[in-house]
Amino acid sequence: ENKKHAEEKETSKTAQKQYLSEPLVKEIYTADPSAHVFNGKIYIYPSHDVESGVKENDNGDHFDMKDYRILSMDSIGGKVTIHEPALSVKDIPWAGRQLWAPDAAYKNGMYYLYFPVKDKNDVFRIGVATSKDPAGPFKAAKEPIEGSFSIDPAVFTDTDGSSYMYFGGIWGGQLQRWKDGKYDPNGSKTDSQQENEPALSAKVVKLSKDMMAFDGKVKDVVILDPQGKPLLTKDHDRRFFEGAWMHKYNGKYYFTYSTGDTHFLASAISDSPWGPFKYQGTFMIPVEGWTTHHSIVEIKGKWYIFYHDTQLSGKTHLRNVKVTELHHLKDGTIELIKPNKD
Ligand code: FUB
Repeated sequence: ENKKHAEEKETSKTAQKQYLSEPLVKEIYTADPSAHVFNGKIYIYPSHDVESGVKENDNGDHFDMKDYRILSMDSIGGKVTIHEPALSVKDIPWAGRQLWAPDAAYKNGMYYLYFPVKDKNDVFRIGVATSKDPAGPFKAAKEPIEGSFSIDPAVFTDTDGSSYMYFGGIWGGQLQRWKDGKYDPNGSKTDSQQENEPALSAKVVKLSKDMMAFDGKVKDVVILDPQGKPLLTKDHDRRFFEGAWMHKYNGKYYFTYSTGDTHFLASAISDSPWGPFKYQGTFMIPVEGWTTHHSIVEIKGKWYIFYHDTQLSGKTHLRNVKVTELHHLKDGTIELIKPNKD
């Protein structure tokens, strides 16, 4: 089925491009949108893509972002405000380069911005910054979150008030270099390269009550195929790549992610935020551009997916965020979204 979708993508390349939805903003390039509703308003925490002239490579060095700009709007389809820079790499004491996909959370009167950035040794860590205003500016903690590594933090707060961080990404996200709990600078540039072994997993960890630290051990987000076996490294259309998100629907935990290195969006469900998760299938065919990254949020009783493509620039590292409606189906899957119209 995924092959069919990939072919559809190929065909749509040659045809006149028609997009399912339009960029939310055109003044700046934005990507990796993590959307939330705070105080009845929609806030989007995206990466802020810029052209810094760095050559494209498998490490993703060309994604050389320097700050975050938060977007907000009162309703879907309403006017979008681009807020002033919320956090800059120069204001993070431990940071080296590349502010990648962030997320945000709220607890006890405080907003928390979680962000991956390479430290001064060029190793991705995850940091946290705080603000009283959901649009920032945010102040970064002096050190990265202890025990954090890799990229793409997504923070989910359950109905009982417990918060969890899902994170990780292979290739440029360096997850494959943390095999023994220590960073291996000479490790693989891509995946584990063990084709017939269980694929590398995203990670999940509970957050402390003050939201500033990990509380307990980092665990694997295990995804099982319909036969109950872990997905294998060679299973590029189904295994985890990056861009994790968690939402709860009808009492089930939906772990959604970009597959590697094919960049479908896929879902897997569980009765527990820790998993294991049962693979449910693809719900978005790859967007234009090399990366697919999303968030899913309920707004006024409807569910939406925020995502990006490269409509404005045609360049993989200069993206634009979009939103469209998402539909849960009764069988636990999510209705397939085609980001480009046929
Ligand atoms: O924006 C930089 C990286 O590209 C993100 O962290 C990944 O998820 C991918 O979208």
